[in-house]
Amino acid sequence: MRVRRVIVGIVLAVLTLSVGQDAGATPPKRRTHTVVMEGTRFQPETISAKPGDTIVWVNKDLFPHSATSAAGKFDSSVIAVGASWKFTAKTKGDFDYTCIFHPTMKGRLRVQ
Ligand SMILES: [Cu+2]
Repeated sequence: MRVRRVIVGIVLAVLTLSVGQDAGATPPKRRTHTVVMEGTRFQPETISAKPGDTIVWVNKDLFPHSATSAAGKFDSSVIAVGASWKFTAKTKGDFDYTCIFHPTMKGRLRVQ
């Protein structure tokens, strides 16, 4: 009986320790933002994100598009009809981007 009590005590101590560690090491919340490509437009045109956030471009149009940073910070290359492409923002800044097939399509990714 004494052995069992010791074991229960150890298990409780380990559980308490691990709960305490989890509470202290909460990682920053990472969000996912979606930009829909439809009607030869990026919707929304401007998206605000934080470093570590992921942006997903979803092509709901009837022809291929791309999300291509004017400054060369990111480039999806071709996003086929019905396909999507993900990018994780790392550095802060305003990044203008366009579609290589439709230069009138303009978007801005703000990482703050
Ligand atoms: Cu396009």
